[in-house]
Amino acid sequence: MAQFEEVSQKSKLHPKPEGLTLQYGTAGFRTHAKHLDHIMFRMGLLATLRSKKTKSTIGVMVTASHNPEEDNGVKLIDPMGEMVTAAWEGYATQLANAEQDSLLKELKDIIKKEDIDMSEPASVYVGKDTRPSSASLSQAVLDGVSSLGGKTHDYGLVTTPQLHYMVCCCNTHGCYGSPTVEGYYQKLSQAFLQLTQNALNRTDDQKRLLVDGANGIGALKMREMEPFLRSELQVVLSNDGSSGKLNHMCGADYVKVQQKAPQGMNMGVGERCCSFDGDADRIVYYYTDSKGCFHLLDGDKIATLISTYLKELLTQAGLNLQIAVVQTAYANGSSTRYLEDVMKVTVCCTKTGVKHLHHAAQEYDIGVYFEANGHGTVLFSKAAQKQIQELVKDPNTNDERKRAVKLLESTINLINQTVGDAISDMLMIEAVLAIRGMSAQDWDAIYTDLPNRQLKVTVCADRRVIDTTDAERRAVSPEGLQDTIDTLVKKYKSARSFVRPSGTEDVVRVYAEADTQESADSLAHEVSLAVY
Ligand code: NG1
Ligand code: ZN
Repeated sequence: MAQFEEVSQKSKLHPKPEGLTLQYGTAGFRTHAKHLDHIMFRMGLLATLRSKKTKSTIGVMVTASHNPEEDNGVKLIDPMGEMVTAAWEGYATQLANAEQDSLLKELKDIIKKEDIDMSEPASVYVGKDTRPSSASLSQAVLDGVSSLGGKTHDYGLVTTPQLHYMVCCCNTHGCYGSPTVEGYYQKLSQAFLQLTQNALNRTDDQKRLLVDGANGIGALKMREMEPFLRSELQVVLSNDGSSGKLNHMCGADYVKVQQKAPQGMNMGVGERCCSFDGDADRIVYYYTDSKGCFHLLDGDKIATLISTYLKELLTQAGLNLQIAVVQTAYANGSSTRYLEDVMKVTVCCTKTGVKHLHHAAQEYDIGVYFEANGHGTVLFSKAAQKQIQELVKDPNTNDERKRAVKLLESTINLINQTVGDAISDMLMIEAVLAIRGMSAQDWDAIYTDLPNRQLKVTVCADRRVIDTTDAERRAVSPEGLQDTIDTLVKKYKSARSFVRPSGTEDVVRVYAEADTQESADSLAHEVSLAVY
């Protein structure tokens, strides 16, 4: 078939280094950029098959998120803007690791298994982050798609969540918004401006926000979006990519793990600050107090702020919708206790990785999900959205209820429901703080984090000898490890600790929390020794 002839020819321009094997992990393929050219070409092929199979547009994003600038990676986006399904992750690994001479065989195997009609048209949207390697790697994706006769739309430099948004807009025929970067800015800014109309007498200081762009795509896109916000948000951008290196001493991951401010940010006392990660799908907030102490407002604090706000609106609107917060084992124990005991919302815990949280959140009328590292969003079920829209239109709705349902309606428009989105989450948080007249300190005071420590341990053996259960909170192998952890935890007050193999790095992650920082540090250290 001519179709495969072109694949065969073009794949020679993107040869696989013999013996190299890579896995589609927690967040797609991710490694040093020099190993990825063949992977990109092949993901172009796979996205084309997925498009034919689903009769929809599929997305391919070239990025390695918070990894160092020298790395790169690729993630596939399914029709509704969600991460590609698990079965196709398996195909991705199969195709990626096929030696050069068996590529066509593996490709045909997938076509057969999935019963794909190759006469169907295919459409693939491609985006990339600002890494130096991204331009040629995204070209390899485009080559892969065109060699199978698929149509491409190259969005060029976009944030990961922007590409998710485009895919969703396209496949819902514009119902979610217009599939352009401008359409994205318009949708989000309109919703933000509607929400902030409900915040009275905001001073310029209250409108000011310091943003660390991680020297990445988020900084670029924030600059583009600023005029749409009509000074209702006054962004002071640092690490904007003009001089520094991507994710180096800056960005959401650095701030969360190091528990300190990024380099290059000039923070005044009490000023609200936030950091994006390298592809702008994560965000964390922070401020320093009058004593110079650094305070982190991470994904758990964000989930609490947003769910408190939504719960209040639901009560005011008289809507009986179930709201749940989805977390992972990394959620601070204080946040879980506050959500369950004080706010009385359902809390559920899933494995690490947003696809697990997203899936769990879909089970509720309103599912708020955030990883502690600041990756998350809010999902509204179709039924919940319908109830809210009907109430907005109902002439019998009284003024108080109408205000609440209109706020809910704008909130839905502001939130990127396809995936965690630093820009959308930032605007959401800014709107909630403005409407409730809260400062960063007020927000921080909702509950006090338990001191905690995260460590990485490089082990000699394969890190996957550690197997876990109960949403990764307990180790089932190697034998005896969990008993040792339990014994260590008992030595400390309000303590908890767990270990799990990372899905994105060749390390075992250790997490510990306890009543004091010294205890959390010491417990984490002791558990690391047990792992090593
Ligand atoms: P791993 O390496 O599996 O722990 C990390 C993050 C995840 C998720 C993925 C993808 C932590 C502890 N883990 O996964 O939450 O964001 O990267 O980027 O933050
Ligand atoms: Zn990211």
